[in-house]
Amino acid sequence: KPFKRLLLTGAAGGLGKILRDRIKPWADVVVLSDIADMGEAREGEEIVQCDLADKAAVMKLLEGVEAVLHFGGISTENTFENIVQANIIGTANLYEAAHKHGAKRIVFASSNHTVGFYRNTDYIDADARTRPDSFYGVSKCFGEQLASYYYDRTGLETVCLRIGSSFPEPANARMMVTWLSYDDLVEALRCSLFTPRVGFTILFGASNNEAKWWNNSKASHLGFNPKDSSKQFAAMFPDTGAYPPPNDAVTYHGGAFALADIRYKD
Ligand code: NAI
Ligand code: 15L
Repeated sequence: KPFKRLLLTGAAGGLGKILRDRIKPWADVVVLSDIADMGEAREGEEIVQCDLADKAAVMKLLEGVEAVLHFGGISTENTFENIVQANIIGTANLYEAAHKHGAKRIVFASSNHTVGFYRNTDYIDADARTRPDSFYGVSKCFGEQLASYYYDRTGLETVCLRIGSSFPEPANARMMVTWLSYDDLVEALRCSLFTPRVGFTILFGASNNEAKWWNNSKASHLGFNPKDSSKQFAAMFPDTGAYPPPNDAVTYHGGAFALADIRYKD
C-alpha cells in the first residue's frame, strides 16, 4: 500500500465516517483521531481519541505518520473562542507535529466559507482574495496561510481542499452549485495524495455541477475531474430553476453564513 501510516482527523464526523472505509486501500495503518468516540478499531486501524488543542497529544499522534487528511475541527460557525481552540490552535498543533515528525503531505479540509462573501454572479479561481463569511471561514483562511508558511519554510506540502457542500444530496438550491458527491470527494483526496508534487495548492471541491462558481485551472496539475453532477437532483428544487434565481435571498457563495450575526461570543 502507498502509505505505512495515514492519519485522518475528524474521523467521528460526517465526512470522517464516510472516509474511514474509503481510504483503507491507501495505507497499512489508518490512524483515526477525533475528540469524540469512534467505536472499536477494525483491522488496519488505530484509534486515538484526543483534542486537537492538546499540544502534547497531537505531537504523539503524528509519530510515524507520512500523510494527513485533516478533517477535524469545528465545521460550522461557532463562538470565536471555540473556533480559536479547535481550528486555529488545533491546526497549528497539527502542522508543527507533522513537521517535527517528518510527514510529507497534508490535505486540509478547507471550505468555501474562505470565499463566502463572493456573490452568486462571481466566478473565481484560487487567486481571488479570500473573503471569509464567518469566524469559521476566517479560521479556514488561517489554516491555508499556515499551510503556505510551512510549505515555504519546511517543504511540507498541502492541498487545501475548499469543500463546497459534501452531503448525500443537495439540501437547497445553493447546494446545486456547491455540492460535492462523496465519490468526487474521495477522488479529490486521491489526486491530492498521489500527485507527485503539489507544493501548496488550493483546490475547490465541487462536483461537475451545471452551474459553477469556482474555476480549478490553478490546480490542473492535480488532474481532478469530478464525475458526478447535482443535475440528478434538479427535480428537488422545481421552483428555483437555474441558479442563481432572480431575487434569491441567498446572494453569496457562503449562503446563510454571510447573513448571520457576528458570533464573537454567545
Ligand atoms: P463534522 O462536524 O461532522 O466533523 C468534524 C469532526 O471534528 C467531529 O467529529 C468533531 O468531533 C471533530 N472535532 C471538533 N473539534 C475537535 C477538536 N478540538 N479536536 C479533535 N476533534 C475535533 O464535519 P464534517 O461535515 O464531517 O466536515 C469535516 C471537515 O470538512 C471539517 O473540517 C469541515 O470544516 C470541512 N468541511 C466540510 C464540508 C461539508 O460539506 N461537509 C464543507 C466544507 C468544509
Ligand atoms: C461547510 O464548510 C460546512 O462544514 C458544512 O457543514 C456546510 O455548511 C458547507 O460548508 C456548505 O457551505 O454548504
